Amino acid sequence: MDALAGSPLGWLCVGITALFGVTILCRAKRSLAGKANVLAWSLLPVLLGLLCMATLGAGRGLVACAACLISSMYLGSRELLPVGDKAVLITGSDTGIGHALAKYLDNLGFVVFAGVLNKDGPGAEELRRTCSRRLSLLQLDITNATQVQEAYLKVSKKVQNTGLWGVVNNAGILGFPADGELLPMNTYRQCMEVNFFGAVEVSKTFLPLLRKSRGRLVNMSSMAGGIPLPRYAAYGASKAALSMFSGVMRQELSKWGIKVAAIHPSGFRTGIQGTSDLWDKQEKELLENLPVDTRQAYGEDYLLGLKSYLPRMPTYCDANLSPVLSAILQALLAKRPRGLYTPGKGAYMPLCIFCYFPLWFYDFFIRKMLSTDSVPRALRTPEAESKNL
Ligand SMILES: NC(=O)c1ccc[n+]([C@@H]2O[C@H](COP(=O)([O-])OP(=O)(O)OC[C@H]3O[C@@H](n4cnc5c(N)ncnc54)[C@H](OP(=O)(O)O)[C@@H]3O)[C@@H](O)[C@H]2O)c1
Ligand SMILES: *[C@@H]1O[C@H](CO)[C@@H](O)[C@H](O)[C@H]1NC(C)=O
Ligand SMILES: CC(=O)N[C@H]1CO[C@H](CO)[C@@H](O)[C@@H]1O
Repeated sequence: MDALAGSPLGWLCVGITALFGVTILCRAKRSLAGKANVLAWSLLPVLLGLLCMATLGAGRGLVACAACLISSMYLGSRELLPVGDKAVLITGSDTGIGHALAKYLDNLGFVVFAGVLNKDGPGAEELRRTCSRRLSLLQLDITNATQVQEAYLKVSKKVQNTGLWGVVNNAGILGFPADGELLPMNTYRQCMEVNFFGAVEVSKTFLPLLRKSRGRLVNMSSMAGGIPLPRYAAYGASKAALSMFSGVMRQELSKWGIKVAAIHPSGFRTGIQGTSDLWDKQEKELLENLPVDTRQAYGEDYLLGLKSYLPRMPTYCDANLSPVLSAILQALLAKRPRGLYTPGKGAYMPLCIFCYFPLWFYDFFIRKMLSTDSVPRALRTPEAESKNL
């Protein structure tokens, strides 16, 4: 033992063990639940450190202690603040993730302001019926400045004393997934209007309340906003704009004590893909705006096949929304929330490949992952043509 403690590695090991003990001690002191365990918890790392050094030797003991420290810091970042009387505004609570989130947070005891596109719609009705009286519904089309202002007045009146803890910019639209060349300008504009300008206007309007509470801003971006994915030129670009906005907000708002987090979910089964009526309408709009040459080059069957992607979408998606809901809860309540959460299957890996590998490899990976059978008419070879028949 003496020989070990005398070596530089031994001292480093002692240092790291002490640091580990101190972090645990601080955490246990802060947490309301584990007061009785404070001593036990701070003795544990000391014993662990000694044991490591005695049995593994200084070098490996050091590695083991460092691993303990890192994992305890990771767990610490997941530690949650109490819900108390925290108030949260959610946009787009009519359906899908926003709707589920409103119920989930209401259940946990939050004061929920559920912004809905249609206050008389079935989604709003359902929330009225199933949620506690803490939940208030707000008519809130985020693209309508008047409604954003009205919602702000209502919320600020209600939270006078306690402030607004969080804003979840959830409302969003998908638009029609198709090749960027084919998408009408209108789709690009609508996506930007809701997914970007709407979220920016809501954030700007409610920031004074968040500054008072030193609260949280959460943006529901998307996997498609962090990495390029075929068919998502309009949607992805609007989400990427939102991502960049919130990245800058995270840097600027930290001086006010506001923490900003982005959620990049993969596929979850919600109403986002729309209904067959909507697809018909979007297909018609796409076809009407297409120059004759382009229409010829892609071919009628390719163009009419675009729509078939939408009804297949839910089968790739997870019906269980709880990974997204817990990611949002982490973003709202974790003492040290991360800047980016990637809930859902396959949300993280493509992002990693995009960030750390050459672009050609990423493109290859995506092509393999999303291989589609449809080929524009002008690109079809005679052999492929005969296979199709
Ligand atoms: N589901 C996924 O797999 C997935 C993946 C990545 C990211 N996301 C993002 O997660 C968020 C929620 O999506 P979701 O899947 O839950 O889709 P959703 O069911 O369509 O929910 C979006 C909600 O936003 C509402 N909304 C649309 N335009 C609005 C506007 N101008 N003002 C206010 N509300 C508006 C919609 O109302 P109506 O229903 O009345 O139109 C709907 O209630 C979106 O931002 C989406 O981009 C979802
Ligand atoms: C915006 O909302 C106001 C108030 O609800 C409404 O009177 C107005 O018609 C809306 N404007 C648009 C462009 O939808
Ligand atoms: C990455 C993303 O989704 N958009 C931004 C949202 O906010 C986080 C935290 O500020 C940033 O990391 C993202 O760039």
